[in-house]
Amino acid sequence: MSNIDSYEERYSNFDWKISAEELEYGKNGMYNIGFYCSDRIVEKGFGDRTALIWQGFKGDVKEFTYNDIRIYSNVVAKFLIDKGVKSGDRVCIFMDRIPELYISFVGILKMGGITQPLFSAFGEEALFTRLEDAKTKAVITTKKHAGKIRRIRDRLPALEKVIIVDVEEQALKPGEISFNMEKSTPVENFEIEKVGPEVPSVLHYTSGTTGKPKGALHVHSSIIAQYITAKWVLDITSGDIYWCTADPGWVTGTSYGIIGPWACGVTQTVLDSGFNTEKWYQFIEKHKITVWYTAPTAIRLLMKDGTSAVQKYDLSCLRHLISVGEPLNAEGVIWSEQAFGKPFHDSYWQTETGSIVITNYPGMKVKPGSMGKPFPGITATVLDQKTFGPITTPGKVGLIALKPGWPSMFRAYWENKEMYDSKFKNGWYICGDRSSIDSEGYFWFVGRDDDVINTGGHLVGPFEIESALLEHEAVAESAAVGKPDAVNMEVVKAFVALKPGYEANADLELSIMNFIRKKLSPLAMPQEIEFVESLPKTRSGKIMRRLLRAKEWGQEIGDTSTLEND
Ligand code: 6R9
Repeated sequence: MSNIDSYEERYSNFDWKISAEELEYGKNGMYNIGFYCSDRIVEKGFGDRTALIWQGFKGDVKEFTYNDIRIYSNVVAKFLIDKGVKSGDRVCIFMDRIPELYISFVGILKMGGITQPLFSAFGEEALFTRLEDAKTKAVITTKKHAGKIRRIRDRLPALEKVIIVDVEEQALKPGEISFNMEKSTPVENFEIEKVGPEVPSVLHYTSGTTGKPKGALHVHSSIIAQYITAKWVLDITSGDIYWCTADPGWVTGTSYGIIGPWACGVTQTVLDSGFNTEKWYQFIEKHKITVWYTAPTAIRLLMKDGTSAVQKYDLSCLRHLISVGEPLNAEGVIWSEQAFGKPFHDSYWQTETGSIVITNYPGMKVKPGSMGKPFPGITATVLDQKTFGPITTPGKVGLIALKPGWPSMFRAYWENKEMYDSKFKNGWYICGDRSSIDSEGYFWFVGRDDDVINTGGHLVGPFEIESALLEHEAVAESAAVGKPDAVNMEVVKAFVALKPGYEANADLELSIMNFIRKKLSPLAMPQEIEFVESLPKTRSGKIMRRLLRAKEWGQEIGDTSTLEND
C-alpha cells in the first residue's frame, strides 16, 4: 500500500486545506497536537493499534497501543497540572529515547505547555544555555541525567520543577519530584487544553553562526504540514511499521518521530541505542519495518559494511527509504538500490521550516545527488546573494528561499525578534543554504551560507564551542570550523592560541577535547586541535573562520579584502 499520486498533479492542485480536512483539524474547537496524536486515533476506532514498539539497548521490547498513549499522556498532563505547571510554561524533556520521552511530549502539549526536547547527550553547559534562555519551568528527566541538572540548578531561577521518572522518593534530592508514568493511576478522561491554532507548541534549539543557540518556536497548527508530509513524502499508511532513527532532541525526531507518524495513526518503532550496522538490520528484520527515515551519515556507515552485511538479513519488508539532515551523495542513492533494491529519497528541511520543504517525492524520478523539488504548497527558489531577487538561469547557484506562510513555519526565535526578522528578505524566508535549480526544477544542494558545522546531520554552532573553549584555563583565543570527514561529512576542528606559560602538546589537546565533550556534547567535541600563535582576524577583530575553513577544505580562499575591512 502506498499514498503515491502524481507529483505534478498534487503540486498544481494543492491547498493546505486538503490536510486540515483529512485531519478534521479544528473540529469542536480542537487544535491541540496532543489530541491529534492520541485521542483522535482512538476515537476513529484504532485504540488497540500499536502506536509504539520500543526496543532498549539490551534488546528488551515494550509496546504501547494508541489507547495506552492516550491514557499515559493524560497521566503526564494531569501530573504537570497538579504540580503547578501552567499552559505556556516551557517544559524540557531531557532523557534517552525511552517511552516516557515520547509520551511526555504528547502529555505536555495536552496540558498546553510548550515542549522543549533536548538531547540527553548534552553536557551541563549546553543544557544550561538552553534552559536559561527559555526560562524553562520544569524538566522531566531520568536519574542517569539528573546530575547535570543538579549542578546547574542554582543558576536557573526559573526552573521550579525537576521531575525524575525512574527513582523512588527516597533517592530524590531536595526540590526534586518523582513520577512513575506506568504506576500512576490511569487518567481515563482529561480535559485537553483548548489552544488556538497559533498557540506555541514546540521549542527546538538550533545553532547559528553568531550568538547562542536560538529557540525556534512552533505552533499547534504545524501539524497540518507535518501530517501531510508524513503521509505523502514518507509515504506512511496506517498499515506500515515505520522507523525514524532520529532523536527527538533534533527536529526530525519530533516532526517525524512523534507528530507526523502518530497523526497518521501508524505503528512506529524506536531503537534506544547508538548506531550499529548489525543491530540496525536485525531491528528492521525483527519488526518488519516498511518505511525507514534516516540520515546520510548512517547510510555512509552502512555502506562501509557493504552489501554482504545486508544479505545476512531478510529486509524485503522495506518499502520506502528517506534521508534527511545532510547532502545525500549520489553514491548513497546508488548503493541503496544495490543493497535494498530501492533508492533513498532525499528530503530537505530545517528546524525552522518544521516540515519537509524540498524532496524526492515518491514516484518522481530520482536524480541521484539532487534533493528533488518543492513539496506541494511550498514555493521555493534560489535568490541572488546580493539583490535577493530570484535566479532564473538553470544551474546558477543562489540562496535557497521559501515564500512564508506554510503551516509549520517557525513563528519566532525565542525572545529574539531581531534574529527572526533578519531571516526574511524581499518577502522570502532565507534558509541559509546554497543550491542551484536545474532546467527540470530539481534542487542541487551546494553548501551552507554560514559557518555552522553539520556533523553527522547535526548542526553545531562555532560560537558555542568557542565560548566553551575560552573557559579552558589554557585557551587564549579559538576558532571552531568544520573539517571534511568521510563519514560525518564534517567534524569539528578547533584552532587554539594558548595563554602564556602553556605548552602545546598531545596531553593538552586531549584535555581540551574532553573539556568540550563534557561541557557541550560528544558531537561538539573537536576531533582535532591545531595550536596556533594567533588567529586571522578582520580589522574589526572578528575571527575569519571562512579563511580557516577554506584551508581545511582545500578551497580557494578568495577575496579576503572585504573580510579584512569588515
Ligand atoms: C531537518 C534538519 C537544517 C540544515 C539545513 C541544511 C542541512 C538538512 C538536508 C540538508 C542537504 C538535505 N540539511 N537536510 N542539507 N541536503 N537533504 O536537518 O534540521 O538540524 O535545523 O538542519 O541541515 O544545511 O539548513 P536542522
